[in-house]
Amino acid sequence: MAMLNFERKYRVRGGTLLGGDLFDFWVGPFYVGFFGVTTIFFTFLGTALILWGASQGPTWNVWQINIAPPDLSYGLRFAPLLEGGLWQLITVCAIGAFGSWAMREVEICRKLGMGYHVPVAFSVAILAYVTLNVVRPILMGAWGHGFPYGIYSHLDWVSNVGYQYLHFHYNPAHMLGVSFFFASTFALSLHGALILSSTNPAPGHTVRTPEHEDTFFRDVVGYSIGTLGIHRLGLYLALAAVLFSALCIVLSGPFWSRGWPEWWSWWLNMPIWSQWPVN
Ligand code: 07D
Ligand code: 07D
Repeated sequence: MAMLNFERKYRVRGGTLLGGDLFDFWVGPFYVGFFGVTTIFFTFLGTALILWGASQGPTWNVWQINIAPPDLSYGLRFAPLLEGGLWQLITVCAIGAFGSWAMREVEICRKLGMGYHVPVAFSVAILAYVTLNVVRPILMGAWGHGFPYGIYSHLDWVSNVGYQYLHFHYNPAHMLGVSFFFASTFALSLHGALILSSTNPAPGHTVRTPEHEDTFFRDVVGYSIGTLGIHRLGLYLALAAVLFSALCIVLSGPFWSRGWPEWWSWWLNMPIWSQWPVN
């Protein structure tokens, strides 16, 4: 079925979670829906607040614009607009926009009769953001622990927070997050290469089927995870990467406040060898 026929068949009313028929229409190729309207509302408001904040600041250099969270002394209270209040409002808009986008994905899945894998995956990214700027600041008692909105300033935040724990690479959940990120790029590159090699052959050669793809991997490593399996693996690797990332940052501060290298003393202190004479 050609894509346009397919779209005509499935571009149907219904499946909405909120708003009933009211926003159940398309603008060109884009589904609107109640959550499309709220996405636009929060995105425009949030962007306008960032632009207004930038207009009050020292620079229009896009790399250097910075909207900082309130000073730690404000704790979990509201701050005046130019002392972090703007950051608080932008955070509300960001959560509103990301959440609306996820719900719009759910409505589209319902219309198409699909599973909810895509909104579930996006929700994991939202969870990481909410962990950084809502959960961890609340657990630590101040909005000032959130990261600032700016291209370079948020990198400074990552570096500073990393060094607060002496050597962030020793954070075991960070290790798992990093390893899952690397593993997901590895899996995607193997999969992308396999698909291109079999479906985009040199001129004059025929397109190959999954039989060839399976046989390639069975010959190389003795096992092929298969056409459905590789997509499951990709999803699990990517979700695990982000979930362990969220874990690594929520542990840092609320549950472990010393240097991460020190956490590994449990290994040195294991009774099996900690009692042994040193020499
Ligand atoms: C390729 C999909 C497209 C998305 C893009 C991002 C904006 C922001 C806002 C001017 C893979 C669009 C960006 C709309 C404009 C203003 C105020 C996704 C793809 C192209 N970061 N980060 C970047 C965000 C955090 C870190 C780049 C967002 C945490 C490091 C871009 C968030 C930590 C590095 C960016 C967020 C962290 C970056 C490219 C939210 C730990 C880089 C992103 C909402 C997660 C890299 C100058 C990219 C860079 C980079 C956006 C959060 C660390 C500006 C929206 C606090 C170490 N981050 N980031 O391609 O070059 O993502 O920075 O949580 O080295 Mg970041
Ligand atoms: C939070 C983004 C959510 C995005 C959303 C969508 C829009 C719309 C529109 C494009 C989570 C936004 C959408 C805005 C855009 C259009 C049209 C994703 C988020 C909702 N680290 N580290 C991580 C590595 C070091 C430190 C995670 C590597 C140092 C701290 C990952 C290295 C120190 C934190 C990671 C390394 C340090 C992290 C990030 C190497 C610094 C975190 C990925 C090779 C001195 C952060 C939850 C992530 C974290 C995090 C990787 C080094 C500190 C595992 C590979 C040693 C403080 N690091 N790191 O989580 O866990 O994405 O965040 O050296 O807070 Mg690290």
